[in-house]
Amino acid sequence: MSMKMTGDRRETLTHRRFIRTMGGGVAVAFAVVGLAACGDDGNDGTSPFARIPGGPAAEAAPAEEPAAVEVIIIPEAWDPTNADIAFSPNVVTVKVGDTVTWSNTDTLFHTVISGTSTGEPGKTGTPDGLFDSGEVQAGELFERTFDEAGTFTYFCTPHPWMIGEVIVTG
Ligand SMILES: [Cu+2]
Repeated sequence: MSMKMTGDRRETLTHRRFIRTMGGGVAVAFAVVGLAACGDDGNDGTSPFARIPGGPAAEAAPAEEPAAVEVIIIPEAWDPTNADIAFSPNVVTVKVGDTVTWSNTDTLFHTVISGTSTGEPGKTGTPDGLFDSGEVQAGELFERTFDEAGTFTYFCTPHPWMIGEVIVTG
């Protein structure tokens, strides 16, 4: 696959530390919903998801906020026997304008580099130059905003069996 995306200058390549409170925001959102449902607010028993902006029932909303999608680099992602789950999930589907964040929860550094890899140990992948996280150290994250539709495959340079895919829909 050769996908030239030279116009993609608005991408954001960011390295920063992350705090492991993943899901904390969601838990708070649900707690608020739970409280609201206890009040006399005319709750007709519809799904609480309808009350959360950006939730599954918000598809009809006129203006959609860009979403942030997280991929976890799992502990022991370096182990070839974990290849299928090293990037979890290894395929994500997002919309144009969404940001994908890779969080390294392993104890080693990994990379998120666009291109193709056969996934076979001992064979190196082939970068396509679209994005390259560099070394994402343990406890760090890498994020990229996808401003163009397409299918973007990526892999980890030192562990080319770690492969993943971002599908960006228009
Ligand atoms: Cu790796």
